[in-house]
Amino acid sequence: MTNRSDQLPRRFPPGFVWGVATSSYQIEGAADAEGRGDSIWDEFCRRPGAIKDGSSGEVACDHYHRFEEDADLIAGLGIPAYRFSISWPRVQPLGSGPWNEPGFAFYDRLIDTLLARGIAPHVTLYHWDLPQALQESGGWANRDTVGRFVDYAREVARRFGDRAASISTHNEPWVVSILGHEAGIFAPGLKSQKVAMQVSHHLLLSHGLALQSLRAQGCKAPLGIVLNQSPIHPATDSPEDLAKARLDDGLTIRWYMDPLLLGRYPEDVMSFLGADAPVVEPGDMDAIRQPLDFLGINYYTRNVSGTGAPLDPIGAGKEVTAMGWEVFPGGLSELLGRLHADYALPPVYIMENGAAYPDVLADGRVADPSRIRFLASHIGALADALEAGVEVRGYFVWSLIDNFEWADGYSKRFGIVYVDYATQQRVPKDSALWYRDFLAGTRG
Ligand code: IFM
Repeated sequence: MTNRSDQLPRRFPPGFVWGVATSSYQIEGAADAEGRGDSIWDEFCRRPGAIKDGSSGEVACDHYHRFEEDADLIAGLGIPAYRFSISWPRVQPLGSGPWNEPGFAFYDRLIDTLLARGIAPHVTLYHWDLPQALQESGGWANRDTVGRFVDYAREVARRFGDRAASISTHNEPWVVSILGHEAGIFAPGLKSQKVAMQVSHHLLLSHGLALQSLRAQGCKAPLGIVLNQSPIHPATDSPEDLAKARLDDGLTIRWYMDPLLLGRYPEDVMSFLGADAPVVEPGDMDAIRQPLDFLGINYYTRNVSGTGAPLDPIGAGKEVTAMGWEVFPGGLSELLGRLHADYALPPVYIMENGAAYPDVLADGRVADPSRIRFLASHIGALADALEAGVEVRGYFVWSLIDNFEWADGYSKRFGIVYVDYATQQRVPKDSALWYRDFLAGTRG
């Protein structure tokens, strides 16, 4: 960080959006409540060995029943914006056909509760919980799912488009495609590069067609998509490592940015994929490249690429979080600067940034100085990017509360608010109080 943290607040323009983020499956619980259908994550969690601690999102943080308390928490910390996702199977149990009114009523109450407390609701349509019924007919590998998603997006926007501060179509399509369909470590647990790349194309297509359709229907909320991105650094200067880093840059950054902003897939990645390249139908690329009201970026760390054994950040003496991810705040300003240089970017929101640490509740307090340092240094890097001319409009901490960290279950705590899962008690960690005071400084 280039500036002292007590000077940090003054480096942000008025109107900059500060928030916290969550997602439906990670916090809601109430998996069987009021007509909710099964999602691919319910199914995946039932597979022995799929989740590290054998857990699931069945109860999670019980946010479905405690959303008012959670909205009070956000308001009490003086946080002006909240990003959450809608569970598709809660509002349309089979992913096609009838809507589930109690599901919509929940989000209706949540949005009104937030607005009544002066908190801006930022909505994500798809944060990975596909209705299981759609998976049974091929899921995102089946082109029909694109149309189902557009129908779902239209219905959500019809009901909430006038109250949502923004609507993002997808969260982290790279994760859905690669971790879910190539590495097989996330739902639906498939292991095929060919399927994964077809899935990524269908996700992008569904984004573009949804934007077209929502705009045609008069949706008032700003519309965008959220990508996870990390700068890729070559492990060494050898030609092999440089080539590998360039390819990984293509697979993780340009594979999404190029179609969204330039209307084409990167040629080097297409030729690397060969027979595993996705089937692209005429008109698809124009459909994907829709004007974006904003681009969401989730940033956690950098990636080091090479042909040798993967870099062990701990062995290399790097500071890491509980996920084993290197703490690398400069990667955020570097990434934003590079995207700004390479593309005509729409306004950018950092939709997720945060860290897991082994937090302990002791005498009613959670001391998490590492997380405070993490947040302050990344917010500092963000200020650097703003000063370098990147139009960043907002920043959301991942996450409001500890929650179900996918294949890691409840073993990793990302919240700035601690959750005692036995009692569902919420305890703001020191980092939450730091964020509260930091935000007060931005208003002062
Ligand atoms: O918890 C996840 C979130 O769902 C998506 N982005 C990364 C977070 C931390 O792994």
